[in-house]
Amino acid sequence: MFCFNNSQSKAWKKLQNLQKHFKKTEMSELFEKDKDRAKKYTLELSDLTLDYSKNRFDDEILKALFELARERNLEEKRDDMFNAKRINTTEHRAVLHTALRAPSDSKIMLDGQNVMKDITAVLAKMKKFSDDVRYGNFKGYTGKKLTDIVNIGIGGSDLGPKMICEALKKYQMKGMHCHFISNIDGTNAYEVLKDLNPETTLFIVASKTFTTIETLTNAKTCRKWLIDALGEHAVSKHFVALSTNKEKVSEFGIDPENMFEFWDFVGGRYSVWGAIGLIIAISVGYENFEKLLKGAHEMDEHFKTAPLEQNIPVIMALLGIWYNNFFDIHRYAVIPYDEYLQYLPSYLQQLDMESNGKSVDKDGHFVKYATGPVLFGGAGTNVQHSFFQLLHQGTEFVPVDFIVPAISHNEIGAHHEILLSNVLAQSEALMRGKTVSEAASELRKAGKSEDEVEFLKKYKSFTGNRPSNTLLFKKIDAYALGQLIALYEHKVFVQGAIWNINSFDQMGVELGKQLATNILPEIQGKSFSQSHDGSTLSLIKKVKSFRK
Ligand code: G6Q
Repeated sequence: MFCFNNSQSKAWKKLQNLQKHFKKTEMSELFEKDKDRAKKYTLELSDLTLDYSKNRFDDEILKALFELARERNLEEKRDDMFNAKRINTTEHRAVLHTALRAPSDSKIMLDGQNVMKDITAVLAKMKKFSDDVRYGNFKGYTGKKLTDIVNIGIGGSDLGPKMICEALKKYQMKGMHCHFISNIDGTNAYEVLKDLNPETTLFIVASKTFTTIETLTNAKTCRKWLIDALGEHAVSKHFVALSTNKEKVSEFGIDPENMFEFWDFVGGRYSVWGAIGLIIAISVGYENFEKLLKGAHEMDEHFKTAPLEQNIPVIMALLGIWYNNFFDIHRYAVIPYDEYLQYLPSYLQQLDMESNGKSVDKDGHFVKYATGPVLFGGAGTNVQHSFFQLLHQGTEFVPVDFIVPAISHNEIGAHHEILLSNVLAQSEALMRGKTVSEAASELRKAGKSEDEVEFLKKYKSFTGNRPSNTLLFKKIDAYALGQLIALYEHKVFVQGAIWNINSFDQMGVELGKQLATNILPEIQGKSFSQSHDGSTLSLIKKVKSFRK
């Protein structure tokens, strides 16, 4: 029987006590004491290296964290996911995004059926279609090659394809361009469509449910744009759909033949590995898409089989829990030092915050401990010139994940060496800091007067002892990217399992949608309701007065 009441959890109590004794321990002292610390706390998987040694823990803490994981039956829960148990309990669904990247001869049974049969068929259809578009066998209505692919989708049907198309831009086919329309703000559609030629544009309507107002509104706008230029008959040559909902797709006017299917056992934010990845396959070729799947599968196997003590996602998750639940630090930053990964933080933001931003546990109780942290980030070195100030000198520490490839796709001059020196310097600086007396002696050396030294020394000091992980890749190609994304998926899974929450629903996004449907007719002047709070009422009034 699990023990979800932390006051009754042995490991939880142990960790609370350890934190009390450990909170003042300096990481640099730990490195002094143990010359092998870096080696001891580094893990490798193919060309991926995780150095987690610059974190505030020792062996005893790590041991207690593994105890916590075992107390929460992490291994059984992990196996339940891979074995198609309905672990998404509020929606009674299995969680099988890992099947999308499993080898085609795997046997993954759900309700008496091997899901691999359908998955393999859709992947084959994607391969054929992406090849046909890339090599001009599937042409536009007027016989021209399709060169601009527009993905219309939002949330899980947008962030993954957008992030990966950007991340793999170097592999993009020459003359093939990807565009993304997600926002209901007409500016998004306007800005994308204004430069496109209907004859050479392919629209991919990506929506698991095919009921999402943003996506359907954008899709209708694009459909009209196309029909105005080429007529109704052109639709079948310029529109395809990615969905679980055949009926709605054909209701919308897209031939189900032009639909790429996925299933309710694939959550939106976990869906990039199947049909939702179609734009990626068109952009970088199916071979690269397959490499992405293979990289992710390697991480799945590692997560499934490596002992907890050597398990990369497990260790990253446990360190996150250590800070979140025992240091009360409810945020972390992900900083890729790779311009191509600029959208990774927003992708991970959805993955982590939509999965674990929950307050009710799987047994229906409001939780009495912190769950998912706030995740933010941006590409290094740009962010060093913005929010890194707070990371170095803010009043509370923010754990950081640095992600960096040793080799750039674009080795120009000394750029990449400067970038590499920066990422390594940042994690060193966060840990090492600079004492007030070190700052004073530097100021003296720089020839400052004693008055200035006295005045400036505290401003110039850094507390240090701020933790970070470094994920070093050889190069970030499709395979490495697959490993990286799957790593974070499993990290989020582990944390959700330990917090005993359902990481696979997202009921928190519903209320706002519901209220928007009430407000819409009011803004349109079709109805008027007094059932709002005073602020909302007066804002509606003000909006209407501006739009008169
Ligand atoms: C992700 C969420 C959410 C979803 C979008 C789009 O896990 O469920 O971000 O992906 O709301 O939904 P549709 O794909 O159904 O349009």
